[in-house]
Amino acid sequence: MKKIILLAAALVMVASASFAGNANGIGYFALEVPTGHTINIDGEGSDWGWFDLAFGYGPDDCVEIITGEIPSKADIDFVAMTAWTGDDRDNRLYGFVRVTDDMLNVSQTEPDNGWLDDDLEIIPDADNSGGPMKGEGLVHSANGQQFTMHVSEPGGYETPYGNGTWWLRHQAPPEMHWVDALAEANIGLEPPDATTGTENVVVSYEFSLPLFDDLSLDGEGASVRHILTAGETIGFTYQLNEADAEARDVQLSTAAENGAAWDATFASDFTLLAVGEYDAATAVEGSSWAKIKASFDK
Ligand SMILES: [Ca+2]
Ligand SMILES: [Ca+2]
Ligand SMILES: [Ca+2]
Ligand SMILES: [Ca+2]
Repeated sequence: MKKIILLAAALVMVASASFAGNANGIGYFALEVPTGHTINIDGEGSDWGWFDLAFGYGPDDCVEIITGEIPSKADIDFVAMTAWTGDDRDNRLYGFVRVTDDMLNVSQTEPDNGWLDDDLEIIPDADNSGGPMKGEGLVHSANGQQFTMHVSEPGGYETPYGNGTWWLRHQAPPEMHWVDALAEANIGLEPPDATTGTENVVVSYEFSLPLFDDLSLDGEGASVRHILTAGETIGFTYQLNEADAEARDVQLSTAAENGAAWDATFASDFTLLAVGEYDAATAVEGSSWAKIKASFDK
């Protein structure tokens, strides 16, 4: 898998001067959604069967922020797949992150505290500017965003966005949550009634969102929408929080060190591959949803 990634990275480096690589030495990629294909944000992954797993990332492609040690696959394992569409379509970033976990913990009830549980952080710095995502005191516009997904339970953790799962964190001013209403998000659970204390769960986080270079308190009209373009490299970080008991004890990040949640300087980079640019790898590796699932079920 690594060899294919390096080959793809080399090809992209030739094709695009913007590919910069990452501080942890891994090149991350997002794949353009195949022409004519639609991804339904329903927390179910059969619409990702086209995705070449050579571009899916897991714990071994991450840095562990809290202890510095990658946990066992029996404790936590995942694959994160990232896709995009340009402005000839709906100009959105898509993701599907399938997590296997030996113990679900979703006991927090405040959206800003979801990071203490099993929880996913989705952190774009669309124009790859780097720099702090919040100014001193009040936020007037945001240079990058920390969105999060968390299992929703009526009466427990629940947000007004993305079927109760989606939230701009941390302590964002109320006027800024207009951006959450533009996201689509859904979480699939196996077993479907899994809750805190359920053993051996599969949590499937699925989302799509528009990206903004500049996010304003005054709403979408005062903000700068980012146009996703083949070959460009965006700042984009996944951070998976893992808790089996009372509090988080693992955070797996595509960023090389702590800080991406509030300062885009620490963000990892994802390069956008167009349809056609990832077909060669697909021919070598092959991919199907059955294979993605099988990689966890063996
Ligand atoms: Ca789906
Ligand atoms: Ca676990
Ligand atoms: Ca930025
Ligand atoms: Ca857990």
